[in-house]
Amino acid sequence: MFSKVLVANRGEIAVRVMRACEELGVRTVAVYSEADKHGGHVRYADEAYNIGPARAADSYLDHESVIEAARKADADAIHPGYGFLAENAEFARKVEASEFKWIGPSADAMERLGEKTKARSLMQDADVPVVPGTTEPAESAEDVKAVAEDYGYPVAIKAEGGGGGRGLKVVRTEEEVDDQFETAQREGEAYFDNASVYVEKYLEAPRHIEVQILADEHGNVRHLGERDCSLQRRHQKVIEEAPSPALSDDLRERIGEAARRGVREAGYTNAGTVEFLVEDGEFFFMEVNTRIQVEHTVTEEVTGLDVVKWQIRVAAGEELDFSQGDVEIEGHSMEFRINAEAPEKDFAPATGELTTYDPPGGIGVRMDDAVRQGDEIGGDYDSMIAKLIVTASNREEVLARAERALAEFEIEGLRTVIPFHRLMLTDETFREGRHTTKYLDNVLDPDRIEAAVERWAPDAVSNDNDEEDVTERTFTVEVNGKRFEVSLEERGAPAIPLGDVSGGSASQSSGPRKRREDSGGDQQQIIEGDGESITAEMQGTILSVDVGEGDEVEPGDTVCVLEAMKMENDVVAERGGTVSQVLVGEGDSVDMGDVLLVLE
Ligand code: MV4
Repeated sequence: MFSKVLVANRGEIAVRVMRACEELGVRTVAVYSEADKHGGHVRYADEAYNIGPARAADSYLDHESVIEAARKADADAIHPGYGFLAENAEFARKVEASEFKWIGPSADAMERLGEKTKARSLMQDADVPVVPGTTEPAESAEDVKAVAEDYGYPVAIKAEGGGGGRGLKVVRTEEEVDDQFETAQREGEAYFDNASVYVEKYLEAPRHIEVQILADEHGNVRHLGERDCSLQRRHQKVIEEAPSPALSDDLRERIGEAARRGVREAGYTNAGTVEFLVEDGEFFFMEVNTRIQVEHTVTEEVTGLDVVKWQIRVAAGEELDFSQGDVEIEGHSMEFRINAEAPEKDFAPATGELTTYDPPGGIGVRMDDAVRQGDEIGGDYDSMIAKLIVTASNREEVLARAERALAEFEIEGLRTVIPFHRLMLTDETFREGRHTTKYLDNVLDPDRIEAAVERWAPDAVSNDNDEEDVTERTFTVEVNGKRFEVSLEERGAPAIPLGDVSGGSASQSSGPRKRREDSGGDQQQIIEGDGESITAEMQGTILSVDVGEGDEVEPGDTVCVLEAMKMENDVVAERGGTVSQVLVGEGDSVDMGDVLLVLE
């Protein structure tokens, strides 16, 4: 085994790799950029080296700086994590030529699988189904038309060097072929320095299924089952899970064995992932990722195997000590990427200080992260700040446990995608596991994303705190021995006299007030007439409205239910009357003092 490993990465994956090293009794070396001087991976490592400016090209991507740090540290091996240099065959080759071991597949195997037509014909040789199409680069638009004649439109023109959604053109009619062929070539040249393209039949709504592979240097190849990564937004994975809710046991077995045959054919070693598209009970090879992936965690959770530890062991020459038959999938696991992004603003990256960071815990909850409260999240690298991995004995239990864990997760100072995840956990298509790769981009109604943010991150989107100097103070009060937390907003004078605070039933104030403008409400509602208003006792969410306009209510009737502090509170009319206005609906967030309805 190695004595010391340099991790050429940052953030949660660098810490993940170092944790594996720690368990193997291996010392750890971090490298960091100017932006990461106090990064979590630097804090974790036994020693750390500055390798340059914040810009990744000048630090984490700089071959010589990384190798130089390994020399200074006298490391034995380099682990690249994911992203950055992980799939750079040229860098892998440099490391192979150095005194350090490369913890990953050989540079040769990376090259064999990096070019898509090479990988396609290699897979065909191993009897792995590929999407019908060409295994040679397409020379002209005529080659594209020939594929369409055999299999029909639509067809996909893909860049030889592509991957992850870039360099993919969908052609639906013969008229579009000439233009799209040229565009694909031009983009391939621009993005990947490779104008070569090839053609496949285009599948309209496939699922993305990928198989985790481990292979040692003694000829053993194992698969660790599949992950379902169909829930993607613009080619970015959002939630991943294992096993897939969409595969039969028979299909699962056939895909796993196909992946094994494919990587064996490629002479592949270390960890890798074989990606497939699955549609109508058929599966097709798409590409091989020659690195540890973000979502390897869910495979670890359902197999009990430590994939990263095995990467290190295999690179040190050790043999896999389990047979394919030993690999058992038990239970179900989901990973939620906690990205610093504002979901309602087209997932725009967010930056700022993590003024509160209080992650969930308890049974079945794993947090892979490298941040702590007080850290500054800058915009230099990707927006993923943590991964929440939830595991239980079956998918239904995972869904409930994940709802619980995401509700526990408290992050302040920074927008995150947590409200989006909470929306997905209430979404019927996702809950039933019927989503395809098209679901988020083409089917989900964007209004539901905005509503989710208003419901689960109301403070983040309310615009009444802008400009004005508002201090929020939280008080704990007991009413009849029951504890309430009340937050008050202070603007010069206290917004609501403390005397108004009473628990249990609704307070009524004579002389209706207008509802304060809040969460997304850009038109203000004005109450007319001189009825009596029923106001919210505390900030919360309306679970139900039990009366309608024109209804007669008696004193003591429940008019709506307000969820606050994780409790359901009946809002009760103190006096009787006719409901003249209902100002809230189910799912609305309300602040203390907001008018809910008016009685005449
Ligand atoms: C496809 C496809 C349908 N048919 N190829 C997108 C990423 C790139 N690496 C391959 N991609 C696709 N290739 C054929 N022949 C659909 C996609 C695709 C997709 C694949 C996986 C996950 C999400 C996706 C979203 C849109 C399109």
